[in-house]
Amino acid sequence: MTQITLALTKGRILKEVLPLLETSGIRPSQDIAGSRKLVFQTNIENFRLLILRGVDVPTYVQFGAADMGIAGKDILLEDAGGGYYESLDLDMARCRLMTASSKDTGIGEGRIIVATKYINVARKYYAQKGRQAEFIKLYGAMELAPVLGLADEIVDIVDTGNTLKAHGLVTKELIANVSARLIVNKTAMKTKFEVIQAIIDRLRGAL
Ligand code: PRT
Ligand code: MG
Repeated sequence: MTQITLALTKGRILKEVLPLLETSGIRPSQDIAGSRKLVFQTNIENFRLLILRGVDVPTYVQFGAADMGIAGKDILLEDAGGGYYESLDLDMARCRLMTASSKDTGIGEGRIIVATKYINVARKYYAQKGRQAEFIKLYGAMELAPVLGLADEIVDIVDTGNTLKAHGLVTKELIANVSARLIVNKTAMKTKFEVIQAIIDRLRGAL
């Protein structure tokens, strides 16, 4: 039998994806939320789930260690790897990738400093806009950077906007709308087509 592995993003995406799996008739052998395990068999024979950091999902799928994965579009835009198809928009964990800055910052002339976790996305966006910028990589708490004078602008995820507001920041430009996506390794899509298609159909049917 063909073994299929689906890599899930832990955290807020997992929270929304678990009910989708349930509706799709995919039941983990143990309660995922209440366990520290990272690999779960399911009620479907030879179909298992992995629980990963979002940034690692495209890597596992690119190299075929997982056949399929679910990750935020923000992670996919930032990922330079490729080697997978984006097969389904799950329309979950919706948010926006935006630029933001302090309220009192004027229209920046000349070179600005941009702090972000999304370095590749930011580079591409500012280049596209023809704006001179330098980039500082951060791993979290982007909203602190303009407050402490580390950067003029940030590129970050915005949902309600409360996080920015709490730090006296305002959103400026929309870079991309974000939601959770299903990705599939390109080789697996060919060699395991029927089994993978059956799982995509299950998920699509449950949306
Ligand atoms: O744990 P890890 O370091 O891997 O990442 P993480 O802690 O950011 O993961 P998690 O569980 O937050 O999930 C991240 C994924 O969820 C992202 O890749 C997005 O695709 C999606 N998502 C949806 C969000 C949000 N909404 C969101 N609001 N990811 C992060 N946020 C954060 C944002 O970074 C900011 O700090 O929430 C804050 C903004 O929210 P508002 O409502 O205050 O605007
Ligand atoms: Mg987290």
